[in-house]
Amino acid sequence: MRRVVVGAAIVDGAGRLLAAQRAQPPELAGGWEFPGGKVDPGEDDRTALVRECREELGVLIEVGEAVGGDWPLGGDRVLRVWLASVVEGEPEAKEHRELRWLALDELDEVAWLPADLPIVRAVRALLGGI
Ligand code: 9L3
Ligand code: MG
Repeated sequence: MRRVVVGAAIVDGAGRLLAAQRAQPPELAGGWEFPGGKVDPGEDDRTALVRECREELGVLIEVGEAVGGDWPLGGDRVLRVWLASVVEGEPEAKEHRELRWLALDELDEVAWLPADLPIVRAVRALLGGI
């Protein structure tokens, strides 16, 4: 069975994207990603995304448009990403090493996880960047 991981491309009012630096596991630590995580059995994808953002960032998000479809994560896992905005709270790195709000022309300043990098390009295109 295909296992689904969900991620949030959280954009603020200034058009900046929230990037989150993983703290673990060791092989991924230091890499930057869209916050998110595994969908629980029987859980709706978007519900999982809201839950993960509450757990990892301490915020309530509103989920918007999907960014593409299923992005490969290796093995039997796929990553699904949605644009999102914060409707309550201020993001805090509860499980990540660090958070950064990146303007569209700053997206290359962090070392994105290889799986997330093509999705970053898709987000930039969606938001009207190059
Ligand atoms: N993953 C990759 N990019 C992402 C996310 C949220 C997750 N944007 C990968 C890293 C882990 C797996 O998916 O191998 C599960 O993620 P998590 O539950 O450890 O966050
Ligand atoms: Mg996670």
